[in-house]
Formats: sequence, C-alpha cells, structure tokens
Amino acid sequence: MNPLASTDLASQARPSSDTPPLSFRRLRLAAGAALPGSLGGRGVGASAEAVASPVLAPALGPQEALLDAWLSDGTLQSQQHGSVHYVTNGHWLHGCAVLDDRDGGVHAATQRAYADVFAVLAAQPCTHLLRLWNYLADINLEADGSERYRQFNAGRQQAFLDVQRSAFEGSPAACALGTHGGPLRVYFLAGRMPPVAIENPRQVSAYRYPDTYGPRAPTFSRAALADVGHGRQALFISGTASIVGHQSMHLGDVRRQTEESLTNLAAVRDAATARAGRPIAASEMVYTVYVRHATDLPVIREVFERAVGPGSPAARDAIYLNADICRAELLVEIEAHGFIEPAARSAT
Ligand code: 3EB
Repeated sequence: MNPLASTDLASQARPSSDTPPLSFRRLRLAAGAALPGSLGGRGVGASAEAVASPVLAPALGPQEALLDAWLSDGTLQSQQHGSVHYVTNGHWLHGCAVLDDRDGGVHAATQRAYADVFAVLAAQPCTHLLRLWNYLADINLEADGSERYRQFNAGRQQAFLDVQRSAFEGSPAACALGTHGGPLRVYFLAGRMPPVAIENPRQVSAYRYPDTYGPRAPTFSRAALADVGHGRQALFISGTASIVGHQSMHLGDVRRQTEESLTNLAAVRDAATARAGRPIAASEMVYTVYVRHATDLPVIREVFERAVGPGSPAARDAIYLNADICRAELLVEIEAHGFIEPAARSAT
C-alpha cells in the first residue's frame, strides 16, 4: 500500500458522540492490495475488482490502481447478499452489486441489483442511501430496440417503486457511466439518517425529465447533504454534465461543454451551501472527471483546472477516467464530493 500523502483526505476529527465519523481517502494501491480497516470503495486501474474505465490521469504504473475508499472506526463486518458484497460498522455501510447483464438483459440485471441493495439496507440500521455510483458497459448501445441506458433507467426506477422508495423527490445522489466492458456495478454508501436532497435551479430535476429521454426517468437527485459525525456534513454532487433545463448544450464543443458542466456544478454547490449554512470551496472538493474521448483530455483538464484553481488540492487530486456519458452527445461529466466543516467555535 502506498498512500499518496497529497491525497490523504482522511478526517482528523474524532467522534465526541457514539457515531464514528465517516471519512474518505483517495489512494494509490499496488494491484491486488487492499486497504485494511476501510468500508470499501470504487477502484480503477490494475485491479480485478476495478471499474473498466481506463485512467487517463494521473499516470499509473501497469500494476497500480486508484481506490476511492470510505472509512470509519469500529468493528467492520463483511457480508454478502445475492449480487451484493458490503462492509459495515453499524453506522455506515458501503457495498457493491455486481451482475452480468448479458443473460437476462440490462433492465432485469439493474432491477435485480437494486432489489439486492434494498434487501441489504432493509435488514440494517443503515437504511438510507447517501450516494450511488453506477457503471454499465456500452451504455449508449441500442439493444433489443432501446438504448442500454434507457433500459437501466427503467430497471432502476422499477426497483425503487417495488420497495416503495421514492423514485422522484428525495432520490439519492448518483452517477451512471459507460465502461469499456465488464459487468454492471452499482456501488453504494448508506447511513442511519436520511440525507437532504439538493436540486440545481438551472436544470429540470432528472426524475422529471420528459419522456423524449426515455419512458422511465433517471432516479437521482443533483446532490445530497449528509451529517457524517462530529458536526461535519458530506456534500455529494452527482455526475454533472452540459445540460440546461433538460437539453444537452454545446453539441460537439468539448470546451464549452466542460464550462457548462462546471457552471452547473457551481450552481449545485451554491444551492447546497445555502442549505448547509456554511460554504465549501470548489478548490477543496474531490473530483472525478469522465472523458468520452481520450483525445479531449487536454482541453477538459485546462478548463477544469482553471475553474478549481491551478495547483489547488482539487486540481492536484482529480482523476480523469475514459468513459461514455449517458447521453451520446455529451462529451464530459464531472462529479465531486467534499466535507463541510462545522462553524468555528467562538473563543469566548
Ligand atoms: C444528466 O444530468 C447527466 O442516471 O444516475 C448524471 C448523473 C447523469 C446521474 C444517472 C445520469 C445519472 O442527466 C447524466
């Protein structure tokens, strides 16, 4: 294990109550290495468990992987249920559903993956989803008469309805990306308290998209704000693209798509900080940038680094993955999370 000191974003806070805080680290690992004591997370790069999205930056050795790991103190239990493997300490839970979508198709695989996730949560004190990360091969491919992303949306929404979870207002924060092969992977993070869902005033809520984008709308909120212990709040910003209202903007222009995505990210961040009552700087968040065409990396990176501050922690620690965005015309998508610190106590 070889933690990048520069990307060690672990909480320094210690719990004062009986809730062990949730924290995060983005790590560089040797292939096959695990991070002891973590709840788990999403890997990319050289790992059998990794998402099949090539890492465009930072440069990795052939035997290296990047892990976005969620951590919390206490006794960890690893369990399996159906397609889901998960780890929990009773306060926080991270898991992943992995299913081959080749047999029964994307709709069935997605519905099944989410049904397994909800069955796990129903049997736990951690019943509330904070954030989901969805990865599906060939997301823009037409199969059996409809695009695979649309089939995914139908299976996802149905799974929420099947267990009477809201598929509209209050949906979890999420992203959905197209990988270069591999099974359906649904990573999820859950806690004991429901997060606050945040929308973007510049965009129609995704769960209210008109049916021109598919018969079943995508089930996600633009962001979620969750208490993570010791007075801190985690802000999870969903995958954010060049969409205004419900329409894709700047077709074919990757520079302007990146700028529009960052304008949307700032709008969601503003809505969230208004709700939290405390700010979080763009330069202090942790980003994943999804790049459809590897050749667009230099332009996307230039625009992104200018927005978050050249040389900032955000610019230094961002990762760029080669992946398909869920609308064929979108060239870039950016997601972020960060921690909003408690208001400083008065010295008096
Ligand atoms: C969008 O705004 C772009 O289906 O879970 C972003 C984040 C997108 C999440 C999802 C899709 C999803 O519609 C795509």
